[in-house]
Amino acid sequence: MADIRNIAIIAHVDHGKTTLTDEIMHYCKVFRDNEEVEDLVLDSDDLERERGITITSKNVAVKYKDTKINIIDTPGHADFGGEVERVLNMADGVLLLVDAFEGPMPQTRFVLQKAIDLGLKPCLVINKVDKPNCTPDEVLEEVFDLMFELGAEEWQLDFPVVYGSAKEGWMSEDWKQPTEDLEPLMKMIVEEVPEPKVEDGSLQMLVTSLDYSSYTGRIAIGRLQRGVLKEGMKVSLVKREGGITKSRVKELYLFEGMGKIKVNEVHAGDICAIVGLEGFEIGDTVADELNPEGMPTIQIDEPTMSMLFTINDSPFFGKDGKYVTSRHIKERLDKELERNLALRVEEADGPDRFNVYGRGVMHLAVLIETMRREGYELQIGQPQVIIKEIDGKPHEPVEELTIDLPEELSGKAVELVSQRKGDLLKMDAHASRITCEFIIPSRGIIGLRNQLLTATAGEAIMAHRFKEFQPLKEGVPGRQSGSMVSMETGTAITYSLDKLQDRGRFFVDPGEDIYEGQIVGQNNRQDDIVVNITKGKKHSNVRASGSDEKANIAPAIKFSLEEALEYIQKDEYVEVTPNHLRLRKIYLKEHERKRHNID
Ligand SMILES: Nc1nc2c(ncn2[C@@H]2O[C@H](COP(=O)(O)OP(=O)(O)OP(=O)(O)O)[C@@H](O)[C@H]2O)c(=O)[nH]1
Ligand SMILES: [Mg+2]
Repeated sequence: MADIRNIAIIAHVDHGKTTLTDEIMHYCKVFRDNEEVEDLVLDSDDLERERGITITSKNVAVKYKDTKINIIDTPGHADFGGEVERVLNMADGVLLLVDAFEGPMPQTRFVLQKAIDLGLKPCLVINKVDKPNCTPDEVLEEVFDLMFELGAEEWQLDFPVVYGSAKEGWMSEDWKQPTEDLEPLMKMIVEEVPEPKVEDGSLQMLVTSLDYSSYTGRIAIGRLQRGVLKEGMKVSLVKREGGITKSRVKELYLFEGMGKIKVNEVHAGDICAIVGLEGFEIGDTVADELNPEGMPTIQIDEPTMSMLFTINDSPFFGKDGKYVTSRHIKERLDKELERNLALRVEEADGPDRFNVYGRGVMHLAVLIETMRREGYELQIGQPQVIIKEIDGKPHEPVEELTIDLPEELSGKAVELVSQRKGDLLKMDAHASRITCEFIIPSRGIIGLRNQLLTATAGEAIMAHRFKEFQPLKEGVPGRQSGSMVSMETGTAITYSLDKLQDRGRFFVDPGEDIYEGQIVGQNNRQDDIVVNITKGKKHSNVRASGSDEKANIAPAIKFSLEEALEYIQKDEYVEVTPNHLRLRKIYLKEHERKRHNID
């Protein structure tokens, strides 16, 4: 059998996983010498590149000396934690990356816990030692303490470590002595990560991940645990929900570099992709045709949040989207269900309305943003957390929240979080910054990032992840300021924006088209006000040149999609079209709003 290592790279968001994976591919000459490659080739889809984050995990493989190394680059954002947990099933060891400045963060803890529980060998990479004022030695100690606390066994606590800078392309056993390349890291992988253990017995592969191609449909990815897979062979599928179906392996692939190569057979211990397997789900076992034995299956994340997706019925609908009908939206959501595992879709209380359930605002925002780029128009309602009945009592999701900020600002963070029913668990000082840990209902987190960044002049770094369902808490406050709602359909005029500047902040610039019922700004006070910003100066039949330009208008606040979703209230929608994001009242006319008072 070929010499193989299977590793997953895990870390908190932004600690450098994808950068390191890219560098490993360079070092192992996956790219030809004269080939020009962009940075972060692995974050391959548009949204990943733009946001600079990994959304789905990726398999790559490199050859180092005589060893084939399968590497799984995983996402660090907490909404995608379930994905990491799943793909760890394909690995025998993990490279745990920790930022030499930030140290272990909430997602470090989560992914490390999963790796330890699965009995994987951890190898520590203390990354970003090029950062000024970083403290690699302290970070090593913190990681050790963390592993101990998470119940690592003796052999796991005896983990190897390398230090370095993924960005600069070097790793070293001593961070004060930079090297030229990744040799120490590669050596650590080959020497410390165990070879795949191959047991005797009939064919077994747990479907752990999936890929999608518009030509061949869904592709099953997993690690072959036992036996030999052959192209064209008949197999049984032991279903995760029980029962067995028959199927056939049409084509087989192994990972090579960033792509896949077609092969005739795959041997136990390797990670492969199967094309043409009918009716499979994640968590099914591909097993012997006549003598099928299922493997322990994997947990798939339950959703914690939902949003209403509905057709765009604003006065501006259909102006720039290609797909606008409810049938379009339904078909697109059905397609998404094929590959987006943590997603659920339900028809809501009307034909044009769907409740879409996911793992968090980011998870659903990525879907909405993708649809928007494909030419869809739709409207989204306020994110709702899922309330679950447990022992006859309502329970809501609560999360672990960490905020890292300069010491003198910590009071503000604690105050904001307490207002939203968060409890402070502990505070840790390091250098001139402080890390505060809280437990807080998910409801309290919606919109918190915005407020926190404002209150700390952008200094706070916040991370959170779902912990569990707990009994519902009363009185988690919503937004503290009301909306400025347009009274008219027309064009926003400098003169009237200027007149209303002391009432709040605007979301629209002069010259923008707006409609009646659109939310054009944030009121300084708690209630909504209806404003007319389409009206020019009275008694002036001279075209207002000069006078208008003198007005000094604060630039409009332009929300990102996630900010907009976190901002809106129950009686408001975000209108999403390929070129515009608008906030609006569900009821556009003031008298309708009074009649339908949504609360
Ligand atoms: N200074 C410094 N920056 C680094 C280093 N490695 C990565 N970065 C930067 O850190 C940022 C995040 O890097 P990524 O590789 O995308 O991080 P990631 O862990 O894959 O992030 P997610 O996939 O979103 O969890 C990028 O701006 C990198 O350029 C390093 O060694 N030193
Ligand atoms: Mg990444």
